[in-house]
Amino acid sequence: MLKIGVIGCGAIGRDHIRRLTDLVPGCTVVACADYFEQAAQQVAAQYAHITAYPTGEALIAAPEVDAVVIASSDPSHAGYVLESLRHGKFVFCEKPLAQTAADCEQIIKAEQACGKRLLQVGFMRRYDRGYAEMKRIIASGELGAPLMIHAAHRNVSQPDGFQTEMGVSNVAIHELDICRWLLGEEYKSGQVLKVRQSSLSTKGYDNPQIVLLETQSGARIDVEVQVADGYGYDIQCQVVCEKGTVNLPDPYAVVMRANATRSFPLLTDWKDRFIEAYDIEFQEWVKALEAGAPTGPSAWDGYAACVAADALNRSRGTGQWAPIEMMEKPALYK
Ligand code: ISE
Repeated sequence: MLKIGVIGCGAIGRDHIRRLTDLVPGCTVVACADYFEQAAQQVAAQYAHITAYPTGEALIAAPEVDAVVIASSDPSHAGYVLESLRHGKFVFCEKPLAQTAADCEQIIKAEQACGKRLLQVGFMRRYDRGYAEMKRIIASGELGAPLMIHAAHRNVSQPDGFQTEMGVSNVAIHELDICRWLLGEEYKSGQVLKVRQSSLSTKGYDNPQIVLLETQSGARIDVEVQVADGYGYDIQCQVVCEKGTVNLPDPYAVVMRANATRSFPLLTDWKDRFIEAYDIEFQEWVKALEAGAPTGPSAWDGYAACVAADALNRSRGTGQWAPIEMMEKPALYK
């Protein structure tokens, strides 16, 4: 039985504790911690088998913890990952792996020093049935080469403290991962464009933004990023190939016909949109650890997304394309 400690008891941390407890065989959550100690104590009070630790570092060091799940705020990720690797523990880190590509490089070095993969990054969309089927079709070659991706990532709102750069490093980071995964190739350059601002953008950050990418083979990607769209959580992705297109399906919803209208409800919370993908992601993660090592998105994938995010954020306001340059891929990730 894999004994897990979860760092971060906010919304997604609590959601992961629930799914690891109720839906993932072969594991049990034994520990939790949060920057706000009280938040961890509240969670521990709800589960007989969970002990609250005063800090993330104390949780990582605890002998009862075999594997660490990091669901804390973005800027804390890299530090907790490095500490987990220092203890030689399995670690699952929510996206983004770090705030910068330079921090990811340090993580890659630390994992290489461990001599085997210990880390998985929470790019859960790879476990979504829609994206998985799109990848299968593209990889089969039946539609010819993929030429373009049109994508949209629209959120209803963002919490206080959100900043323009996070539209890329926290939000579009999902597309930065899923597009290179769908196409099976790396990026060459990228650019962020500001567009006419929505009147709902009242909190000082850019909304919308458009992310443009060019891949090594010359395929082009555009991602519309909205963080205050006023209507729902809406994720769109269309891959245009030589002989046809593939589209990400909307999540399951009953269609209603009434009042001379055909309609179906949209979700508003991102945790619900990918709920099944999160479940599968953790089921697969625990199974892989039982077999000895994680097999999902790696430190290399976390790094690749951060290299692109850094370049995109550098390009903002310059009107220029920024090169996206990665180091050579270490053998551990080949
Ligand atoms: C959040 O952290 C996520 O991962 C969601 O998928 C994304 O849509 C949201 O904007 C992020 O804040």
